[in-house]
Amino acid sequence: MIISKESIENHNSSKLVSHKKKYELLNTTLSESSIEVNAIIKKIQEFQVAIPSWALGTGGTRFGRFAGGGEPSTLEQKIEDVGLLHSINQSSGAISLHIPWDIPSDANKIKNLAASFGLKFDAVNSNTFQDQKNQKFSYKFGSLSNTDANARKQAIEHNIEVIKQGQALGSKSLTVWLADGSSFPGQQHFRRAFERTLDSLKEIYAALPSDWSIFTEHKAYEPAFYSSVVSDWGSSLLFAQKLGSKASCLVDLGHHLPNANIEQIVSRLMMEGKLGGFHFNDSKYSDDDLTVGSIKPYQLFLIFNELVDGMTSSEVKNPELGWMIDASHNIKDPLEDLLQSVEAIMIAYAQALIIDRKALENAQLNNDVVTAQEILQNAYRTDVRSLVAEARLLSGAALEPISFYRAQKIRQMLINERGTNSSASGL
Ligand code: PSV
Ligand code: MN
Repeated sequence: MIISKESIENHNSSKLVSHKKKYELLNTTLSESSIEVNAIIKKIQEFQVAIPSWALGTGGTRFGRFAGGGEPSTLEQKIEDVGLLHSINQSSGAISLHIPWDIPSDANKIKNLAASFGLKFDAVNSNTFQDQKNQKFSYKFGSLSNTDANARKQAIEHNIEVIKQGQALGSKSLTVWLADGSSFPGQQHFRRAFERTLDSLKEIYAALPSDWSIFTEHKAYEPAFYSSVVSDWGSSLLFAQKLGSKASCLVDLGHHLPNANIEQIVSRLMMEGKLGGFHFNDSKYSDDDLTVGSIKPYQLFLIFNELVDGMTSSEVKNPELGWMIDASHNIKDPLEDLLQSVEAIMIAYAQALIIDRKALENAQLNNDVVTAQEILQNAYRTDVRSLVAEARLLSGAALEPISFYRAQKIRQMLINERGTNSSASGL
């Protein structure tokens, strides 16, 4: 399904007057505070968030799954769906593949299809947390950390294969998330499990092309319920430091113990030049994979505050980051959910960009706690939605993505095209 430029333009002209009214007001307020609005708009336009190939269908929980209809069942259809999102918001210009959930049969064809929608391939993700059909050695007791050298070798070879698949598509990074760990005390020797994992990662690292990076993604628990091998940012950083300059850490917002100060983790990793990637989602209890910004928008803003600080400070030498949504859509239309997530990311980013950093630094130096809080909350309480909408307008995207999506009856058209029973591979 292709979204015509004309339909976006028609939508935008019907919303233009009310948008401009809000935007002009905000522009005046921000300009009065010496904020360079045009420079911020440019940054928002440039910010692209990758969509994972496994997030285009309904996820479900271990208690069931309620398919919504019109789901993409092939990689080609998944790419079309990301293309659709990108033409609506012009901020979803990349797709991240999970292999073997999505193996391109003809890499060139897939690459060209993605390019026709203006999409690039972001990080490729390996999967050694599930046994595949006809797989020789089981990952029941781990993959890269398994006590059985055969299982480790198989997992290493899988990761190297994923790199090759990614290379053919133009990806530049591999994300490794491991389910490895233990569910009972005594089950696993912590140090030896770490060392076996490190040795395995070293072999994968050696197979990385010169312009590639590898990200280790930590997670406190699940599916291992007593210990995970890459349990926290400290362990992730240890792996990244021991591996070398092409290795860095990936922070998934849902992978921390309750009340963890994720913004401080972001700051520490950037300080060490070791924050490589980001998985956005939101959660109330654990790795809930909910829509970004739906539960803790202030935390998201505080995280962006640190990200912007790290990305703009000359003192910080962190590589460019890979941004991706990693959420699961159980009761919403996945495409609407993704539009909401991208919007929440852009709002938090825009709010972080309008923070008066000089004034904040002064307040911090003078231990003026009240002023420091006021500065942050002034930015957070500024309604920047029209700023984000203006960036979309200038990029040729829809002023109001969800209302455009609904008015165009896109889900119904996808159902007509693909049927009600089509099912996406993945979670
Ligand atoms: C694991 O919970 C995770 O966050 C990893 O990024 C996986 O690749 C993804 O979710 C999908 O299971
Ligand atoms: Mn993740």
